[in-house]
Amino acid sequence: MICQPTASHFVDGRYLEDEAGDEIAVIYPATGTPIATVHAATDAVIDAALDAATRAQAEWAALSPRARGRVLTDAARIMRARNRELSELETYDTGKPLSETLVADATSGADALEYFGGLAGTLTGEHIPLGGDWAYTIREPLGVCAGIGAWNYPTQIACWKAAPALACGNAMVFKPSETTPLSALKVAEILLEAGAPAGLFNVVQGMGMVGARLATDPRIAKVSLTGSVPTGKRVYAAAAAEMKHVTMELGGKSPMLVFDDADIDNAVGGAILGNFYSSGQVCSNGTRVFVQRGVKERFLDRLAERVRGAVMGDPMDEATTFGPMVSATQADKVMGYITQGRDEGARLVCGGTRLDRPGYWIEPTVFADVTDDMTIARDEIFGPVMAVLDFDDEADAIARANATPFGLSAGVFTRDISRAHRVIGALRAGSCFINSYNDAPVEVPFGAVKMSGVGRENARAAIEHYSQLKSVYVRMGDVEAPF
Ligand code: TXE
Repeated sequence: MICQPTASHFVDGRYLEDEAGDEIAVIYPATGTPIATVHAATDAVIDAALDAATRAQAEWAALSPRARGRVLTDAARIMRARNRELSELETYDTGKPLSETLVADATSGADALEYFGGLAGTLTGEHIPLGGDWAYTIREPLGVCAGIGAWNYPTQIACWKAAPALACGNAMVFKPSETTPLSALKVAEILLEAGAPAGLFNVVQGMGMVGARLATDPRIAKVSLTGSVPTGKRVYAAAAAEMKHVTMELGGKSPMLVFDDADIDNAVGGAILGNFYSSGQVCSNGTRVFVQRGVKERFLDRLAERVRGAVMGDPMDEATTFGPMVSATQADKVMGYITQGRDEGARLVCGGTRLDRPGYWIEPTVFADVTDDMTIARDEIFGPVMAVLDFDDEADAIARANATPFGLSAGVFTRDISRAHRVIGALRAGSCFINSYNDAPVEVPFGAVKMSGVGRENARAAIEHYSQLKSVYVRMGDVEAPF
């Protein structure tokens, strides 16, 4: 296989192996074939990574912010130049079709490196006049940050965490998901090549236990996790014990509201993007599609017609538009939900079948006549299963859309401009869309409310989560003490 990393971990500027760690098989999801083996990080590897990061952070923070930024923008350039090979690796790691990885993974990672590289030189404190006296603030890095990734966007997640962290003068120890361990190693290689000091961005492999070790280590100042809500609760609690900073990008069950005045083809396109891109394995997906009753059948007909056009071929063939689930576990879980959808009385419009071929292939699946109490309308499935629910009244749809513990995303399709803003204003979610779905440019804050997470990634907002302010009061006259 092309450009495979040469060892499990990347620590202190080089590949590092320790075969004493548990073996983790890397499986190509399209065929179920093992393509690599990595070892979970032992305590020795974790210690080496944390020590290297601590050393590198001091060196890095002493550079001028613009010099730091230049390393990130150079890394972005290298990443773009190597996009094809990185995309092929990402496809092997995740099973996502090359038609997606070529445009959404290393490229969005490069966007983050470029954006935060440019921002680095602009990060400042402020001057606060107080009459004669004055104060100023210094924006300081947090220290060594831990990044813990999910398996759906391995390169993007590594970069979304590393870019703002490094721009602010922090170092990072990153643990990829055990399901997709390969791509983050390439991010580490590229940052080093771009001039980052050895040890600034380290990658250690492992299951949740390795993540838990990082979240509790006193050398870590901040933990940024992308993962499920149950894991988020555990990591947040572990970090709280040491008063560490956190960013939590967790799960969702986001609503998309389609009003009867919407452009139906655009609404169908939004529902496809918000349910079937990356085979539905996207945290912000709009998996509860509320469709106003007047356009329901037209929406479903057009949706079924377009979904049948999904091409489930070899992911390395750029004509393929729909890939497999990331793992056997995920495929079993999704099939369980499809069975439950049928059993609880939802109407299967299309899909619903696991393909009889090697790998973890499940057809894009649409259920109609879904009601709010059904399991498929409540749980995050994280697979290609769309639930279409009916509604008549705007206020009722908003109330039902908000009746979930999650709060990551929300979308509305309507031609009525007032309604669009009114509805989005009422929906409780962090990342929202009007007549679109799932756009996540780096310039825009990305994050959640309620159980879907805390903090924001991307945009200037991320800077607040990777830096802290030191306030300095400056007295210009004498000190008047009471005695
Ligand atoms: O996620 P986990 P998994 C959802 C999705 C999926 C389910 C399980 O529904 O089916 O979660 O996927 C690390 N301390 N999402 O098991 O367990 C773990 O090793 C520290 C939605 O992959 O949340 C991995 O690196 N770290 C989500 C990362 O946390 C721990 C994306 C995420 O693992 C840990 C992924 C611990 N105690 C899954 N336990 C989204 N919404 O984007 C695990 N980890």
